[in-house]
Amino acid sequence: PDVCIVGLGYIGLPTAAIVARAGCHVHGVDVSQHVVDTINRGEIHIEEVDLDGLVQAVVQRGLLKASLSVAPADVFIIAVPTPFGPDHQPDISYVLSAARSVAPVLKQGDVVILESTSPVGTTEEIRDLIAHMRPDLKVPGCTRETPDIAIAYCPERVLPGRILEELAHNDRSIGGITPRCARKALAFYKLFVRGTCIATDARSAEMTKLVENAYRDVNIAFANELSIVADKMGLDVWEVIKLANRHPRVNILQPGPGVGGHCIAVDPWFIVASAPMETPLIRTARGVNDGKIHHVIGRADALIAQHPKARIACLGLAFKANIDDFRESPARLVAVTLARKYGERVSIVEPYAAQLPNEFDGTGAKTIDLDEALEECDILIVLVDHDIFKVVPLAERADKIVYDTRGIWPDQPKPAGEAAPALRLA
Ligand code: SAJ
Repeated sequence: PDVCIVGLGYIGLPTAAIVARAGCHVHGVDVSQHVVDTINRGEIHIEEVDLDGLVQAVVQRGLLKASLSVAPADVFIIAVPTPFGPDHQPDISYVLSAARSVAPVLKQGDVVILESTSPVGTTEEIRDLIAHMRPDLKVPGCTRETPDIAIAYCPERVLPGRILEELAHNDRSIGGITPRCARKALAFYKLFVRGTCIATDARSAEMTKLVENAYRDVNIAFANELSIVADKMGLDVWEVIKLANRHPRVNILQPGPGVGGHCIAVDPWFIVASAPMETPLIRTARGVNDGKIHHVIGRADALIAQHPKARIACLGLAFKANIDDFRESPARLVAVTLARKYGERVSIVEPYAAQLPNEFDGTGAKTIDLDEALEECDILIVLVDHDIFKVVPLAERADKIVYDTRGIWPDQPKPAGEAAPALRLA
């Protein structure tokens, strides 16, 4: 089939590339002229492992082309952002405007698939919008006759940094407005997905996507709460989690400076917005994870206050290990807060950043490399568990004052008085 993909971001572009690699002609659509031009040159505007080579190859073979407007196709995929407002209400306006741009070119037999993370009911809204704009087409779920088009919700569940691999290998939920819609969408995904594709209804698939990320958020919140409790008790939370996880039915996640990225800290709010009275746990987990950032800043402040002349290195800005994505990053928020407070005393080490983000301008903080930090700085604050930080041997950091929010250096000697058992029996 010919495929039109609306939205060429972190999901749309890798999907476009993989579908093109499977042999389909793909027409990519984006609102940004810069994005369109970059892709048509065979280049990419986002960072993702191996994506550059694949996009270059499919553009050169004439299988992927980008433009500003939607063109007729057999399958349409909508992969645009669904942000939320300051009141944590999901904003599906980009999804609806993508559907509005697709509706005029639809013909009998076409399949419309929404991939954007969306509140439950959004796929039905798309169906209603298409029905309204195209009274000449029989839409699914509204007629007893065979519908002219199929509409489905098929969320991605890929991990940034492993997108190409996970797009091909992860299982997928394929939620049709009707079972027939699900079967038509499933036949399309079978062209490039090697994981199992499971047909369901659109609302269940919408909720499944939200539930997956809320599940992870709640579980990370448990680890983060434990880390704050352990701090208070003078315990090493990493040791406790490691031991607890020896239990065959316990698998506690890792504490950190908070939860970043564009999904896990956002998607739980979509569930809360749909059922505010029924979601105290999900809402509290969000509060715990956001609160962890402030706990880390408070702990860093206390440490810095004890060492008024010390030079401070913040290790890492990315929202998680081994990627160059700094958006919605708790590490970045901690680092910039410390930079604003302590100015020139603060240095930032981020091997994945070419330069410091703008908000560091005027703070006096500078960027240095890891070797310089190990030579020049007295306090090391580990904010990201990049592999390159993990392998620093103890000999190079034994004399440092370390605040390790990710638990990457279990062998680091504890300063006297810290992590001594606070609760004694005698
Ligand atoms: N984090 C912890 N402790 C942990 C695990 C993660 O603090 O034990 C933090 C990370 O440091 C990071 C944040 O959570 O700041 C999120 O990182 P992540 O690697 O867990 O997830 P994302 O945001 O990169 O991708 C998630 C994935 N969802 C799940 O694992 C349930 C991915 O599969 C989804 O496709 C993606 O969200 C998405 O697009 O929704």
